Amino acid sequence: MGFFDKLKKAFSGSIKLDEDFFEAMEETLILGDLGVSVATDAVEQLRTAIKKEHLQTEEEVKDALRRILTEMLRVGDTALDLSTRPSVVMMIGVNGVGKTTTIGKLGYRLRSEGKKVLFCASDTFRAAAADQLEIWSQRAGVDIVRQSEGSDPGAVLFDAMQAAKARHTDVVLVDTAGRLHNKQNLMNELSKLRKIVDREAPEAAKETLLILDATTGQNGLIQAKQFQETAGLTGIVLTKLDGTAKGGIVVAIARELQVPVKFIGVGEGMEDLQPFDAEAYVRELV
Ligand SMILES: Nc1nc2c(ncn2[C@@H]2O[C@H](COP(=O)(O)OP(=O)(O)OP(=O)(O)O)[C@@H](O)[C@H]2O)c(=O)[nH]1
Ligand SMILES: [Mg+2]
Repeated sequence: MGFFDKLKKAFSGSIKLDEDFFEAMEETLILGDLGVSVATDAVEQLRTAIKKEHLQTEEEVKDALRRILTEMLRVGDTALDLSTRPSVVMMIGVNGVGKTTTIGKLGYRLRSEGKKVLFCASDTFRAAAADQLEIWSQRAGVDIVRQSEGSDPGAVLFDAMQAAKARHTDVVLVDTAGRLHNKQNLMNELSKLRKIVDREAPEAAKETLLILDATTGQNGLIQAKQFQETAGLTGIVLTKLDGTAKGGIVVAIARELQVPVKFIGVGEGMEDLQPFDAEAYVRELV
C-alpha cells in the first residue's frame, strides 16, 4: 500500500480525532518517507490547528495537513539564479537519478527562453556519458564541451568556462558522474569542481542542484546532507515523479537543510521538466 492509500485509510470513514488518529497519522507520514522528524512535527502542528480552528471534518483536517507540509517546503526561492553571464548550474547526485536527462531538459527550456546555453560533459567516467549528453545537446540545440573518456572532469570544466566567456554564454550546465555520497574520494572531486568554477568565474551566479529520484526513501536525507557538506546545495530537482513514488523525503530535506525543491521531472522527454509547485505537490501527496 502506498503512502496515499495509507493516508486514505487513516482518514477513512468518519474521523475521530483521538490519540489513535494522531498515532495512525504519524505512522502514515513516516511510512510515506517523510521522515520521523517531519512526521512528529507535522502531527504536533496539526493537533494545534485542530484545537485552535475547531477542525472537525476529514476535508478540514486534510487541508490543515496540506497547509503544514506546504509551509515546510517553502524554504527559499524556487527560481534559478541566472543573474550573471555566464551563470553556472552543476548537477550532482548518486547514480542513475536523472542528472544528464535533467540537463537536457533544462537546456531545452532555457534555450526556448532565448538563452545561450552550453553543456559541460564533466562526467568523464564512461565514454557513453558524454555521448548521452551530446545527443541531448543536439536535441535541445545547444553547444557542448567534451573531452575523451577518462580525462579529468576538472579539465573539461575549465575548458567549458573558457568557452563560455569567449562565446558570451548565458548559462553553463555541468554534468557530473553519479557517485555514492559515502565515497570520499569521489566526493572530493565535486568540491574540486566547485573550486574551479569559483576561480574561473568568481562573480558568477552559481547553482548546485541535487538530483533526487522519487523512489528514494529515508536514505535521501543522508545523501543530501553529504552532498550539502561537500558541494553546498542551492536546490533540489525531484525526478521520476511520473511513476507511482512521490519522493516524500524531499519535505524532510527541504526542512532540515533549508534547500528548496526547484524543479520536478515528469518523464523522459524534452518538455518533461516543470517548475516546482509546493501546493500542487502536497495535494498529490495527501
Ligand atoms: N520516467 C522518468 N524517467 C526519467 C526521468 N528522469 C530521468 N529518467 C530516466 O532515468 C534514467 C537515468 O537517467 P540519467 O539522466 O542517465 O541519470 P544520471 O543521473 O545522469 O545517471 P548517471 O550519470 O549514470 O549517474 C534514464 O533512463 C532516464 O531516461 C523522469 O523524470 N521520469
Ligand atoms: Mg549521467
